Amino acid sequence: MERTFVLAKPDAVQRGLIGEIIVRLERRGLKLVAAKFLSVSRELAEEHYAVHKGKAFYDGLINYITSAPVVAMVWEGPQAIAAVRQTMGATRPVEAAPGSLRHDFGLSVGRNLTHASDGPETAATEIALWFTKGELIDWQRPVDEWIFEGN
Ligand code: IDP
Ligand code: MG
Repeated sequence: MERTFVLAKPDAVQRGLIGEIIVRLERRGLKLVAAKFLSVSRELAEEHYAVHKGKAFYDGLINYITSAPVVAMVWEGPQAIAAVRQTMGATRPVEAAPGSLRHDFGLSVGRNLTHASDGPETAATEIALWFTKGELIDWQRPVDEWIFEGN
């Protein structure tokens, strides 16, 4: 089973879209294994977005992500990384597929509501950066046999 890291970014929190993000992931069948509401320090933001350091949008991105609280989450399921990226939609909302969160609620790449890990290595790194091991909850959900084939 795969795990992926998700953020409801400051614009999603300000716009009252935390529930919308969670309900879409729950409805898809993914399982929540960790969540917290926090203000992001500059240090954490810079580490999380280290791969983008030096790009033209970097300073704006750090300001954006530290501008108001976020909800950090870990979601689990088969192919969770690809499934969550698909539910979020393409980085640029006007290129995101209809029905995706970024399409349905966004217009600007710099206010695109969510973050989701883009591969197994970044998922592992991001989960370890944002959560301690003790904050990741292993729990059983009987309905999983009706969602995850071969569970
Ligand atoms: P992703 O969030 O879909 O993985 P990345 O390319 O990893 O997209 O970029 C990280 C974040 O940086 C984006 O979600 C978006 O908030 C911001 N970003 C990316 N490109 C631009 C840009 O051209 N202008 C402003 N912000 C950008
Ligand atoms: Mg990315």
